[in-house]
Amino acid sequence: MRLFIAIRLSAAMKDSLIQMQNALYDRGVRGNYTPEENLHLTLAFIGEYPDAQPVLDALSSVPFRPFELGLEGMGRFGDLWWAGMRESVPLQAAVRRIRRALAESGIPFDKKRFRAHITLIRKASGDLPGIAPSPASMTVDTISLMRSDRGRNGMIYTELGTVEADAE
Ligand code: 2AM
Repeated sequence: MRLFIAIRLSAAMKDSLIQMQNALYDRGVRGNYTPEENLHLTLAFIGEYPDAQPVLDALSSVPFRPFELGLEGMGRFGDLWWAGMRESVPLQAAVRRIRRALAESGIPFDKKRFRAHITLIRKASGDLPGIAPSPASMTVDTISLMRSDRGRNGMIYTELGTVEADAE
């Protein structure tokens, strides 16, 4: 199984991201647009791993309080274009703790520096225009373990389990 840990997005956040995608499309940008149901924020990418339970156990050991997540800016990694997130200390802390818990459980993950982004388009053409996302935000109270499968028409993401935030 190909696994990753992610935050699933609220309908309001997805609406804003779709507006951004529509604005890019209207400006002639072509590429593989992430379908609405696949929009998410990855916190840790595990990759091939045979068993979900140890990952869920590691994730469950990470305490976190609900926190706010907001959209801010756009950027690109080559031809992968993304929406950025407002600077967030609790987000950074959650990622650090999750990665530490995975490491302590001997679960491999991509150790590249965490750069919070939501992929809008892969294989995008042209130059990145300055499109500002609407100031959408959401409260994060759930973190999900996701499985990624290659479907006939693109990636299919399935939630395998969740951990909930501690009560405030
Ligand atoms: P991306 O959107 O920047 O490609 C499932 O593949 C999710 O894990 C995607 O959100 C992807 O981010 C993310 N991810 C992070 N590191 C990855 C890696 N090394 N390989 C594939 N996906 C990765």
